[in-house]
Amino acid sequence: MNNQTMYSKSRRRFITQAGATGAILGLNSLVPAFAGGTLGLSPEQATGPIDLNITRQPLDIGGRMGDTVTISGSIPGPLVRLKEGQDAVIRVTNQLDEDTSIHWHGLLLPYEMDGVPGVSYAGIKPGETFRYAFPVKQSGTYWYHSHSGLQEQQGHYGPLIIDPIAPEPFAYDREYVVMLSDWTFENPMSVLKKLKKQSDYYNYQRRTVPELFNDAEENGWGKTVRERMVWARSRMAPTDIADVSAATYTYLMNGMAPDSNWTGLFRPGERIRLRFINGAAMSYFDVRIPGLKMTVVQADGQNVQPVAIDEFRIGVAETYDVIVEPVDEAAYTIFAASMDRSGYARGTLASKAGLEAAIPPLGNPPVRTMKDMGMGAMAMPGMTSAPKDGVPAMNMKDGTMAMPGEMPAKKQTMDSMDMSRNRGTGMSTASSPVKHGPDRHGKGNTMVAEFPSNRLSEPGDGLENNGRRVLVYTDLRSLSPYPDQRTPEREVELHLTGVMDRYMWSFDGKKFSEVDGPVHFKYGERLRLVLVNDTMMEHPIHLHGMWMELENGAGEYRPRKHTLNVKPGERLTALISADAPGNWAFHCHLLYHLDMGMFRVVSVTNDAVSSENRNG
Ligand SMILES: [Cu+2]
Repeated sequence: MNNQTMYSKSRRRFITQAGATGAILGLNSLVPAFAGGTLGLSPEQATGPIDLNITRQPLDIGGRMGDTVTISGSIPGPLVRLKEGQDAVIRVTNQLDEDTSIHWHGLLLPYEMDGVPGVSYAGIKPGETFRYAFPVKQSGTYWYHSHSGLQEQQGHYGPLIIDPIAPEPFAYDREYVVMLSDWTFENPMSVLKKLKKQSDYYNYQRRTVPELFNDAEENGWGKTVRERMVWARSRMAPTDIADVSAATYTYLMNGMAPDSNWTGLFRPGERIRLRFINGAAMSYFDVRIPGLKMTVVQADGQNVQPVAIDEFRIGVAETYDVIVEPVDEAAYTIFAASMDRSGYARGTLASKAGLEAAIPPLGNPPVRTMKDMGMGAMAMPGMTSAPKDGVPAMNMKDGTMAMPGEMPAKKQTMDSMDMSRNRGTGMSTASSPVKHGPDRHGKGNTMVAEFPSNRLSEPGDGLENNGRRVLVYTDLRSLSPYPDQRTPEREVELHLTGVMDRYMWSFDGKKFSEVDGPVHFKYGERLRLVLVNDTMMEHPIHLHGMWMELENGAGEYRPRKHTLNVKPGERLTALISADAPGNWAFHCHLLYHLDMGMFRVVSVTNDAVSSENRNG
């Protein structure tokens, strides 16, 4: 990377606010160089050391000042482009009055270079420069961000590309980074404070009384009232999809608000590679380009067998590389709707500067279902004796929904569920039923998924039957098998838990400050990670330093991921080769969940580990 691409074009534009709605017309005074080049990225990599400076940069939008933490003065930070096989040297200087850090998301490197304060190193003090030096052992699309406090929400993130030594297994003529994120003028601490006070503070989409009557007409009163009771118990509304919404967020594409319309140019007939990165703090996006098929060629930086789709959901911290082939002189909207449909990020692919295409309607917010409450397997075939209407087995924490005869019914269902799980997927042969423990994860948890289901072939809430071909996790098949195909020696099971109305998030009911020690992996071992989502939200679970091979039915073509989206009420498994000694962060990548303690340290050592590794 030369200095030209490193420095942001600090373009100040006269930006106004839109009339009565106060909608933001632009957020582009701090746009990085990579986003300004409408002719595609330049393929040069850095040769010498790369310097990044963490600074506060006032962001002026129509006279409204934003409080930022930027990397080298832009949001996102500059594109860092490396080459597989090189020794990277990146010097990060902290010009803030508080500690900072950079974590290289998805990179395999010595743990001291991983950039997590308190886990890999002490962080970077004000005025200090930390020298990251590591061999680059992989290729693909990644990103980097602060692992200190809530700085990421204020703009401390950027894209990272590693070019492979061998030629890419797919061809393209032009490439762009498409980095999605969420911006708020509020101080992130005050966002968190509001969420702690009222978890649905930003959720303006609660169902109304007329809707209740509609439900009642369709379902009959009995079912509707019963479902209402269930929702009341879980202290969620069926439309609680995201904690933080467009009520405070502006969704950005390459640092630009929707009206600023980030644009990439193409010549008709070219193959364009789009490197999608979800660098948001809290927002999932549903991405499509009306009029263009997208062929997914990489997921989380790893080659996958190409799959042609119309739309994909990208969890926080995931990346997808797609190829599109626009043939006409035209414009196409890159539309990234926030999962809760409260807003969108938007940009354009155009054959000429200034061309625009229509912006599709957002559509309705998804509605949570019983499956999201961990009742998914209730509906599976082969079930002999379902509890009546599915209600007795809900097992809300205080037991009020439990009814006499619950246990026998549950036992039977559990057995048949396990069978259907194995039969249906032919992958995880783990026979152990869901282990919630006698205390059901204690007071740090409200609800348990009694019948979590395999949801890998589902597109996700709100994307079912929308007439488009939506990417699902079972579509992801590695281009070639990874070298370690050992069967796992043991399982580590972790539950994703929380108390929604108190905004408590944890693993196994314990936040990070409450656990005794790390989760142990034995160096060199092969293990199966079992994740059970007891909550009614998606959580993007990220393991540092090692790949997770998703057991999605692809056999030896299991895809490798650094971040796994776990759907509400879902149980999924991944194989891990514990090949990276040291201490590694493992956490939910929703920034406020991570901050609240949905975080663990994984310690990879030569010490023997007990077969039960439940960490409390
Ligand atoms: Cu989470």
